[in-house]
Amino acid sequence: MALGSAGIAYETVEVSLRAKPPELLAISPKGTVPVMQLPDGTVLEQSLDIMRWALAQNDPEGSLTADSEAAMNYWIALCDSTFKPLLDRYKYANRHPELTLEQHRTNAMSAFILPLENALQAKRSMACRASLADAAIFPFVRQFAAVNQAWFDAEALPAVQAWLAHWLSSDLFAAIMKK
Ligand SMILES: N[C@@H](CCC(=O)N[C@@H](CS)C(=O)NCC(=O)O)C(=O)O
Repeated sequence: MALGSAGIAYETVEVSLRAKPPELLAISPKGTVPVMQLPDGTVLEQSLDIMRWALAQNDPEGSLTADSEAAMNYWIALCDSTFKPLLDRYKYANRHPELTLEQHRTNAMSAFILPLENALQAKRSMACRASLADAAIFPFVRQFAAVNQAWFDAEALPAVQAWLAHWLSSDLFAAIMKK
């Protein structure tokens, strides 16, 4: 979405993560995706680095300056380091039988979704306009909702629900999610 927002042309190469192609491992031995290679050979190995690089080229929505660096980094770090592991336990609860699915979900709610609800109350995005943090975080909240969409839709999370619906119905999301 950052590449799309910046209007940067790129080629996507689908890879099988069960049989990682040598071309991928040659430029990025860590073997996770996404990885982006620039025409000059530079390799960006983290999705956040790709987002920051793209928006540094062109940022028509002002996503990099929509909020303070500190505020955006706070939410992105909380999402990456705290929410993502809890989300994975909820998504794959059968692999984490030390707690029930509902307990994993409650942990993710308390650590991230409810703080996000409070932060989003009375605004449509995390800052005055859509920021890097919104774009970096909403795909994971989308995954959280999708584990049990009926449950998520019935929860009292008006701000998070409206924020997620806004991103999912955006032209930018539709443009980059073409199968
Ligand atoms: N912090 C990395 C995470 C990358 C990552 O874990 N990607 C997953 C797919 S979403 C992957 O490539 N997994 C394959 C593997 O670990 O073998 C980023 O944001 O780029």
